[in-house]
Amino acid sequence: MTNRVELKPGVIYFPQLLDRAAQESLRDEIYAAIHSAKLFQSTMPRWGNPMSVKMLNLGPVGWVSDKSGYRYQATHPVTGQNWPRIFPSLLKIWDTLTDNYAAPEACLINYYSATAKMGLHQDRDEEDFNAPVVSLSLGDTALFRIGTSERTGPTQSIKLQSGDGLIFGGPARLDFHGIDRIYKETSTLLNEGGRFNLTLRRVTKPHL
Ligand code: MD3
Ligand code: FE
Repeated sequence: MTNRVELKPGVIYFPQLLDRAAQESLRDEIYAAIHSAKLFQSTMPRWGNPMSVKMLNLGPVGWVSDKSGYRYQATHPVTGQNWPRIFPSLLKIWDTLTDNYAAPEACLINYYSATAKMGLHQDRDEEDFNAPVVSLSLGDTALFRIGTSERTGPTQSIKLQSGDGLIFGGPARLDFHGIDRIYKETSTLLNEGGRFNLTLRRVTKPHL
């Protein structure tokens, strides 16, 4: 397999997990999904301010946010349609990186324009915190920051490039994290520029 770097317990970084050809085919699958289902603009709970990141989900459930809160739901908030299926190529990556953990139920596709960012937050809308989260980056380089399970804990930053993979599990699963900035025009993968991040997640507890 590719290079594997443990950034801290529970966080494993796979620089250039996807080669250029794999990035291009994943990009084209994302374009096809967006063409059929459309990115949507999430808003922050309570105040309803729009998030700068645009989103789409794949899978039986997807993460959405609006004035009433954050949740997983089976349908697109704008069209009411079910989300597209998670691509087989992504299921294969999940199986490899998680050693065949129960299949992911949600793949959140985040699209960052050159000015978009995501503030420090925890991912805690899933029932199963034992399951790892797998993240894949495509397009422009991003400055990613990860801290501890306390908001004010020390943080470390790494640049995520197109093709990089990350897996978060165990002691890092509830760590605060965010995207501080996108480095404009650092990749030629996306004609329109910007960055896609895909996160694969188990939402419910595996049965059996
Ligand atoms: C650390 N996305 O969608 S992926 C998110 O690049 C999110 O779009 C960022 O944070 C992005 O919630 C970062 C890396 C990531 C994903 C899940 C995590 C880091 C994580 C869960 C726990 C700890
Ligand atoms: Fe997150």
